[in-house]
Amino acid sequence: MTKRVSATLAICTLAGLGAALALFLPAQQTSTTAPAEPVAAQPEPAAPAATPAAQVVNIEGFSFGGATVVQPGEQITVSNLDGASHTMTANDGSFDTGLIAGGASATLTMPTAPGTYQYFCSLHPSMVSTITVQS
Ligand SMILES: [Cu+2]
Repeated sequence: MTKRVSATLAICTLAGLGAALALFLPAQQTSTTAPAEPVAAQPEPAAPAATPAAQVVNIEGFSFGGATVVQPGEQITVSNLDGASHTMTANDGSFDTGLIAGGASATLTMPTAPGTYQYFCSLHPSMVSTITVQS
C-alpha cells in the first residue's frame, strides 16, 4: 500500500518535473533567440485599404458605365466624356448631379441607405442604369 503510494508520488513528481522542464526550456529558447532576431522583421502592412481612389461613373456615348457598387454615403465622381450635357439623377430623387457639361465632371454623394438605386439622365430619359449602395 505504502509502496504503491510512494510510486504514484514518484510518478507525479517526475511528471511535475517534466512539466516544469517543458515549461522552462521553451521559455529559455525563445529568450535566447529573441535578441538575435531583428526587431524590424515585422513590416507593417502598408495600408492597402486606407484610402481607395474615388469611384467613378463614366458617361460616354449616351450611356452610363463604371462604378456599380458604392459604400453608403460615399462620394463618387461622375465624369461626362460626351460632348453633350448629361445628368445622373436618381429615380427617387435621392441624388442628382444637375447638368454636367460635356467634358466636365461632378462629385456626387451616394445615399446612406443600402439598396439598389435606379437612375437616369434628365435630358435623355432613355439613359438609365442602377447603382447599389452596400457596406
Ligand atoms: Cu444625357
